[in-house]
Amino acid sequence: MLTKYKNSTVYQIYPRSFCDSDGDGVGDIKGIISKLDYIASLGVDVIWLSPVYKSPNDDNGYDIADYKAIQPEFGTMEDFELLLSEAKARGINIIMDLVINHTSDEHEWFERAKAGEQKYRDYYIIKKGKDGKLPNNWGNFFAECPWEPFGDPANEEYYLHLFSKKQPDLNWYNPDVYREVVDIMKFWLDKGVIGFRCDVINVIFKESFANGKKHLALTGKEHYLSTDGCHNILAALRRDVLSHYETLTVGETVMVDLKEAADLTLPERGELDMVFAFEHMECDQIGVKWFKTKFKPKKLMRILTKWQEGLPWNSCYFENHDQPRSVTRFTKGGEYRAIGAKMLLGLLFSLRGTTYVYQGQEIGMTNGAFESLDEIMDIESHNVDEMAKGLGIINPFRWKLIKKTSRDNARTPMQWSAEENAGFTSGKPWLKLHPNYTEVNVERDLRDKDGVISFFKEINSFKKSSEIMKEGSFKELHRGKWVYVFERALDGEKLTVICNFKDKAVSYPMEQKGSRVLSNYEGEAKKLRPYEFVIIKNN
Ligand code: TEU
Repeated sequence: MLTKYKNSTVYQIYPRSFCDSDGDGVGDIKGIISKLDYIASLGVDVIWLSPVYKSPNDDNGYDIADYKAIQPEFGTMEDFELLLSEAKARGINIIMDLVINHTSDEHEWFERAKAGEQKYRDYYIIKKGKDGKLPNNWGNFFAECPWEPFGDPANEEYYLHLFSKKQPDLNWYNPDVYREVVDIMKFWLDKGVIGFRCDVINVIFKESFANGKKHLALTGKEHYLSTDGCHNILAALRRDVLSHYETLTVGETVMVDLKEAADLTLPERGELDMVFAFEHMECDQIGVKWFKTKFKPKKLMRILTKWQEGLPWNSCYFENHDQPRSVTRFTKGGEYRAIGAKMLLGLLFSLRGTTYVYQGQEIGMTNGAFESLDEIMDIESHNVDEMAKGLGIINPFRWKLIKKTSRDNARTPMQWSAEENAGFTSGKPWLKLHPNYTEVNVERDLRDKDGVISFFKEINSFKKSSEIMKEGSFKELHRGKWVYVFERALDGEKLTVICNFKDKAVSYPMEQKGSRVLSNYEGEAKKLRPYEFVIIKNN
């Protein structure tokens, strides 16, 4: 933990789906600027901006064609600079997405590699197959084959891509790749961004290209997850770039365990400030994320406690652009949508660590209302459907899996008002809006004194004003089938946090001493009410 920004509230914007200023159905930078007052009113300190770089959009911007140019449908570099200065004028800093495991295949480097320039060939991982066999047996995050023929198939050369075939992996053995990334990071830091969310950062360095141990989806992962080479690169980036600025870095670290997360964030190693771990996001699945099981709150509680107690500082999040919406996932929704959304926000802000929220979470947006795969845009969902088809899984079942888990669930346009297209665009939204926008929208929520936003502001400012919430220790007091109780403590002062995950009243698991300082309900009742959240100050 190195950053002075650790007590910030971070708000993630997925630009495509946030606010469209020019009617093309795609969100843009001017749209974000028009909402800065709103974002500031939430008490947000930092915006994490998902990629706005030039991209052919195979993976919505996570396939970058030019790291120093803005995607034309999002605006211009002038727009970006205006966004930065307007945000700063409101006390808001920006971190960008740094996607350096791969580029787009339409990046100039890859195009020059294909044109035969040796210098750029060495930017990518190109290996020989043999007698019709691929270079190794690895799997791929997007259910594709990770090896794609490079050039003339007769040469049996392939390039590695752990994600889509339009996202060739960079060769981190090459010092030129390192130098390019140093240059890119400085370019944006010099413009005034304060740091980066580092995309799949713990997979960038492949230690070996040997065959991997058989795994359901990611055979070969032991050769690239959190390798020593990756640690070295991160330490070097700190030394050569980050240490010259005041920054906030958060690594998206797939499949990390406590030990790896600790290693990646140990202050003496100087690598990342913090990481996004995934274990709690996997609490309702078997094996891979497509096989969802019934949500059992107790399992979520167990994992939260494990990370709270096991890591000095967490990046706390329940949502992002890759995950289904938390209110759909972890509550019954329906009539309990708003109260459930508040309970989850209460819990999130009460955990020890930096709080990250995703656009729309502050109004309790729900999973998309897609009716068939035709309405889904995400490449991953389409690939998984293909793969499942290949495995002989029949359609109603395939769609059932995808509908629940598709990343598009979180990517539906932001619901600003009950007006046409939810006030998101005057054109045709790029992705189907959720029809519940007439009920669930920012304008309406703000008018409601019991709105989710007003609770969001309350818990956010409570956290900011409380040293115990910011710096205090975490201790689990009770983990039941429905009720989670933990304590935050600092210098002998204590707060008890209680969350009810049930849509019915349940008894308090233990006697409560002290005064209620914050809750998602008015007054007090003998029992915990459905999805009740309460913080008690112990005197
Ligand atoms: O995601 C990495 C990642 O492993 C998953 O969260 C991914 O979304 C997928 O569900 C794996 O099954 C990051 C970005 O957040 C994601 O949007 C990108 O598609 C991906 O990297 C590639 O850049």
